[in-house]
This record gives sequence, C-alpha cells and structure tokens, in this order.
Amino acid sequence: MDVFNETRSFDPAAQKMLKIADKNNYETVWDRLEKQQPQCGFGLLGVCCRNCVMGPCRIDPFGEGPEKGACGATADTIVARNLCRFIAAGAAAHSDHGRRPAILLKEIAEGKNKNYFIKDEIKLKNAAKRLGIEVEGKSINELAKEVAEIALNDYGKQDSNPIKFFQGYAPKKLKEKLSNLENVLSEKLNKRIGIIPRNIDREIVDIMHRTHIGVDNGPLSLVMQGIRAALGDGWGGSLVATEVQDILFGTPKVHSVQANLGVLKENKINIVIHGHEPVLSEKIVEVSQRPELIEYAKSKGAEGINIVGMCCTGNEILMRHNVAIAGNELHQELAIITGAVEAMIVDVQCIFPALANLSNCFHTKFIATSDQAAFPGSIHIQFEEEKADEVAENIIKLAIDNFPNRDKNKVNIPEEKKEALVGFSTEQIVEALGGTPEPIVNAIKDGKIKGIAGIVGCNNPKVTQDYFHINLTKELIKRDILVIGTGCWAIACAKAGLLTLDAKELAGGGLRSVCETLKIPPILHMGSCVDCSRMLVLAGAVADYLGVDISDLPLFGSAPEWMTEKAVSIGTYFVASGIPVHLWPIPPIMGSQEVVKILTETAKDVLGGYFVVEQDYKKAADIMEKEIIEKRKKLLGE
Ligand code: CUV
Ligand code: SF4
Repeated sequence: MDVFNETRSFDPAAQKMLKIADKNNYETVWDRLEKQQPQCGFGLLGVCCRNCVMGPCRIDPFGEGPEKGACGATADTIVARNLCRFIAAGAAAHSDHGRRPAILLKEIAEGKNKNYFIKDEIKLKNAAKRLGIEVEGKSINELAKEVAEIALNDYGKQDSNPIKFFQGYAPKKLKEKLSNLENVLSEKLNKRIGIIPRNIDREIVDIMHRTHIGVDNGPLSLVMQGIRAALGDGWGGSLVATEVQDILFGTPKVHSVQANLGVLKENKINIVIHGHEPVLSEKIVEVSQRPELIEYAKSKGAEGINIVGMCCTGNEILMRHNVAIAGNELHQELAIITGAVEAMIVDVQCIFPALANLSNCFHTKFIATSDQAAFPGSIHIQFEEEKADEVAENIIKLAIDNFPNRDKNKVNIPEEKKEALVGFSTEQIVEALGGTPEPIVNAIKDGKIKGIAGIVGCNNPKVTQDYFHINLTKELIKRDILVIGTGCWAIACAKAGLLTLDAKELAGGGLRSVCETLKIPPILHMGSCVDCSRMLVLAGAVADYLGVDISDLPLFGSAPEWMTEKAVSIGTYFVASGIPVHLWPIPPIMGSQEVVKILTETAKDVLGGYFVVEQDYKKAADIMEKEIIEKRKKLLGE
C-alpha cells in the first residue's frame, strides 16, 4: 500500500478506492483540498470579517498590519462574531432537522398524514411525562398532538421563559447553575446576559442580529449568546429530533449490522441513502422490501435491492433497522467510485456538491430530494411527507431501471466490511444496566472504569481519515474509560471492527470485566449527530441520580476529526452543560486571545466545561484521562 494513500485514510477500503481514483483521475475531496493550499491565514485564525461592505476587513495577527476593521472592530470582536455565526449555522441545521419530524408528528396526530404512523407509544408517553403533560386518560393521538405542539412552540414562542424541552429534560443542577450564571454575569457586565434558551429559532436569529455590524462587540456577551443558541440545539432542536424520531420510527434497540464499502453487492441494486433526515429514508427502507419491487429488480437481472446508509442518515437507519452502513463522510465519493451504486439519494447536510460531477463518470444517479438542498447536476425528485410512499417507490424504480446501465468493467467493490453492534439508545443502555444508572455508578466507584468519554464528529481530510477516531478510542478503552458516541466517529469504529463484544480484549481489565458482566462492547454507538442529545440526557440522568452537576461527573467529550459548523454547536453545548471537550483540528479562534481565554479558562470556572485542542491522540488521551481521574476522586470524596 503506498504511503500517500495511507496518509489520506487509515481505512484499507478507502486506500484501495483512492488508488483507483488516482489511476483513473477521479477527483476527490483530498485532491481539491490540496489545490486550496496554502489556505488563508486570516481565515484560519478567524480574523477576517465580511459582515458589511466597508469590508472585507482583516486584522494582522503579527501587529504589523491593521489592528482594527474599518468600523473599529477588534480581533476579539471579529473572532467572537465569527464563532457565533458558526454556532448559529450548526444549531440551525440540527434544529431545522428536528422541526420536520415534529410537524409530521402533529399531522399524524391530526389524521392529516396517512403515510406514517406512531411506532413507539411508550416513548411518546415518557416524552409527554417529561414535558409535564397529563398522560392519564388520553389517546395516543391526543398525546402526540400535545407533544408536537410543545416542541413546535419551543421553536416559536415569544416569551422569555426557558424552552419546555430544556425544562423537562435538563438536570436540576444545570438549570440552577445556568440561571445563577445569568445573574452573576449580568451584574458583572452591568448588562443583561441570557444563557438559558427561550426559543430554539430565536437564539439563532439573535446571533444573526447581534453579529450584524454595529451591534454586539463584546467577546463575552457574544460567546454567551453562542452558548445560548448551542443549548437551544442540544437541549432543544437536536433533542426534539431524537425524541420525535424515536416516537415515529421506534427507539433504537441493540442489534448487529455490517459496515464499510464491502456492504455494496455485486449482484444487487445498490441504493445509498446519504444525508441526515430519516423521514424519507425510513420509507425507502420500508418500500424496498415490497415483493413487487423485488420482482421488478429481478426482471432487470439483479438478485434484489440492497439499501445501505452513509453518514448520519445511515446512522439513523442502522440504529432502527438491519441496514448496513457503507461509510462515513470521506467515503461518499469512494462509494460512487466502486461503480456499483445505482442511486445515491441525498437530503441535507454534509453532502459534497462534487458528487454530481463524479457520478457522471459512472452510471450512478445522484438524486436530491430536499426543497432546501440543490445540487447542480443532480436529478431532483421532490420529497413530500404526504406522498412519501409514492416518492420512495419512484426513487427505487429509477434505481432499478438504472441497473442495466452498470458498466461491469468499472465495478470495484472492496471486500472490507465488519460486523458492528449498534442501537445503544439511552433507554437500551439503562436497560442493559438493569433499569438504573447504578451499575455504571458502582463500576466508577469501584474503579473498574475511570469514567466515560463521548466522541463525536466528522471526518476531515486535514486528518488521516479515521486515524484519530480509532486510535484515540483504543487508547481510552485501554485506560478503562468507557467510550460512547455518534456520527462519523461511530461509523469509523464500526468499520474498524471496534463495535463488538470482542473489542473488550482491547480494553483495560476493569472495563473488560464491566463489559463481560453487562454484555456490552466497551464502545457504544448512540446514533447520528442529533443523537448527541442522547448523551446529554444520559449524563443528566446520572447527575440527577447522584444529586450532582454534570460537571462533577468523570466525563470528557472529543471531536477529533471535526469539520462542520454543527460540530461546533455540539462541542459548545457539551461545554455549557459541564463537559470538557477536546478538539482537533483547531477552530478558527486563535486570532483572539480573549476568546481563547473565555473558551478554555473562563468557561471552566463558570460552566465546568471548557475546550482543549490537541493534535496527538496519546496526548489527547492523557489530558482526558487526567481530568477524568480528578473528577472521579472528587466525586468519591477521596
Ligand atoms: Ni451528522 S456532521 S460529517 S454526517 S459527523 Fe459526519 Fe454526521 Fe460530521 Fe456530517
Ligand atoms: Fe470591516 Fe467592521 Fe464591516 Fe466587519 S463589520 S467588514 S470589521 S467594517
């Protein structure tokens, strides 16, 4: 294997596909990133401002050029504003995703949508109770309507009270801490500071307003509003997405699936579903099992229909069904390069527009479905919830009709695939523990496990694909730290064969014994990016159980290969909820010492969570382990 491809990806399937790409001049994200070098230093430091047309302005970090923008904005202001806009976009993506299932739930409850129904009544009742709804004597549809209305109201209400989802789900001490902090900071800055989200959408709009030229120039108040919007994502929009999707499609249960490009089948119609929202992809999975469609596939010479996932739509589907996952973010182009994909169906987020050109080199139909997402060069088949069955059927038929166009000479499916145990919703984890967090708490008390790390996030071609994810994860379990997580990290672990009971052999003795007793892997796949809310809810449950704050628990977060604005929002709501977070690559904030100080020091004092940046996986594990050990000691009063 040549070294160049090894530096691009740690995944042997990807290394093989990259060789094929090189040989045939198929352009990938790695090639395009190379052409971007050297990247703009101002952008990397976050000191470039385009918020008005007196600009663009930039600050010279070496003090040789301009110290202020034309309006007088300093590096601190510019960096803080840019960070806020990053968070706003990330929180918007997650929360807008959550809005759709919430609207769908309401429509189902009102009898307006007959394409979907409520699968998980227990989850619905539990959600209703959390939200303070009287459950006794109400029908499922009545409850569904009330839950949906509370969710939608959290997006649209105009009073300043906390959103209901935060009130109903966040642990007691977090609520107290944030409300105290609002008072302390307001007094200190002599200016009202709000941190608890009032409305999921409003906190995002507030950021756009505040970062307009000539509004908020204070790094601290800007960062606090960023935190508020991020909390509106973690304890709001993302949580709504997770809860309502569970109600609609079922709370995930533990089961096994296969992962990596080897799940594509030589003799079947391969349909890759890629993006984030499960509303359409649930239907595609369901409809693809209809006997008449399978017959139709056979009439075209295929042996059947093979639906596989990619990125977070893939995570959503694999959590609830026995549907394989073809890969994470940096696999999206490689899947097409296998030459065996009849259709790549996408909705929103993390989808490279480059897929349009690349699919032209093959027979692959690149099909966009969301009214929010256009991909020039793609085929657009508009998805509508009221016509879900029909749309799903049309898409599948298009893929089937495309099978005879497949060029056998271009087919290169790598054999790599691994078995993975998935489906660890909070409910399943608590069930594995016998109904209460006690066994985990005891394992921590006994010192069998030191604590828990939550790893999230993407791939980023600036980092060797999956290298940081896998090595950091292995390093942590070796040190008796249980690892949970979501997103492209989880897919990386699945592809590497780490999501198995056997992975306990890689764990330290203490963690291994816990895995044996509870019959769980040392690494737990909790779902898609919006399912980071599952981690918050789990952390909150343990905190409430012990009567402490989340920041007192031996927890650490990490996003070792992150790239999206959503990841910044996730990191920020972890920090704000009391969980320290490791990041790599460096976020674009280094141009302001003030902002760096707020995120790494002030945050630690006032929130308990904070950010650290580290490029080396062993050093990152050291930092995480050290903090986890200290927290554990303190918690036990040692
Ligand atoms: Ni939502 S956000 S690259 S697909 S995890 Fe994957 Fe996950 Fe990051 Fe995107
Ligand atoms: Fe320049 Fe200020 Fe306009 Fe930003 S807001 S572009 S710093 S003048």
